[in-house]
Amino acid sequence: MKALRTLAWIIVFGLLGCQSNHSSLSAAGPQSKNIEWLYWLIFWICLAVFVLVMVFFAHGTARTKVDEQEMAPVMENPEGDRRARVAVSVAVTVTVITLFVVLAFSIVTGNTVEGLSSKNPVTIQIIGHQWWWEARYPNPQADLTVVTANEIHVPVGLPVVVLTSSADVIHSFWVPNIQGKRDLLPGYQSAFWFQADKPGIYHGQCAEFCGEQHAHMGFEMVAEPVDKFQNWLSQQRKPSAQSTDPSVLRGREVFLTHSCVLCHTVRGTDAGSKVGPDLTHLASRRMIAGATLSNESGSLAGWITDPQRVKPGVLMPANPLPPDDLDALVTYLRSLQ
Ligand code: HEC
Ligand SMILES: [Cu+2]
Repeated sequence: MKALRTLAWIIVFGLLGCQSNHSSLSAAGPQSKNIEWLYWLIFWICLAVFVLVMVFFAHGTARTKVDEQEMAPVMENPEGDRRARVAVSVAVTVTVITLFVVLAFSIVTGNTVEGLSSKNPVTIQIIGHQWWWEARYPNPQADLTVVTANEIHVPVGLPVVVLTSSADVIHSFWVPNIQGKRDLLPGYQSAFWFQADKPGIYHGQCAEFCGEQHAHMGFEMVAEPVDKFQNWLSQQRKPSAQSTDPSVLRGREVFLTHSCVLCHTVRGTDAGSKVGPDLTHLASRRMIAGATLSNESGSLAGWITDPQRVKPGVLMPANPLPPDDLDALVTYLRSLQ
């Protein structure tokens, strides 16, 4: 009974793991297609080996039934010994060849996955933080550099180069539908390439244990047509929206007179700290806090009041604000399109 229940849970979790926007088995780009192909190759080889082993095993057990009453006599059987030796040698040779075939295909796939390059790629700088992702789209003109968090937009069909680094510990950048895992190492910048061919919103996740909230260090990769991507980029380049709405202005005041400015940037205001995510275009993002909460007024208010409730140990302190101030602050943040 217990075993059955365990099996049922394994199946349920297995199916949950199969959501298609977070799966290496629904590839959305040439790199992940190669990885998916290698997966199925190894899967079918393993399945064939498993079936063969089971067939020989069943055959062997059926043939050598021993009478329980009588001790089996030990007999000299030189012919049988010779056949057994041949069988073992053949099996060992086939196993070694199979493993080398898998090795060869792994190396070829690895090289193909690494093989992408372009003279004119889209460049994105990804910096891992405990427990969120900073994404920068560098521009030779510094004030046109886009800085955002936990939502990475890429154009469909164009090569993208990602420059990786970390602000604290080792993290690992992983969007299974798009590319394999890449470690982000503190004090060391490396690069990798990918391309997304299918538009969609893919879930990404930190894949290297990095502390208490590692499991809540997710992000979204939005792959969209080139013109939509360009629109997004030019919107993100702008300084923060300026409003004359009194409740927005009041919220701005609350933001600028509280601790928020010690950690966050809103371009176009005096807030210019880089401890936490850039909030200049916060309202344009679908999720907050490492893809943990949807970006709505209610969850924003809950997050600001007590982020430790959502992500215990998170590097943002609680902000017990009077309800009016909180309302205004949320209204302001929601205006940052
Ligand atoms: C001590 C530094 C610190 C202070 C002070 C601080 N924050 Fe944060 N904030 C962070 C960090 C770090 C994160 C990222 C947390 C995570 O997702 O793990 C964050 C995340 C956020 C997010 C989610 C952003 C996103 O895109 O995921 C919002 C919104 C936010 N803070 C608003 C505020 C407001 C409003 C205040 C002031 C009342 C404030 N913060 C004060 C450090 C701080
Ligand atoms: Cu992590």
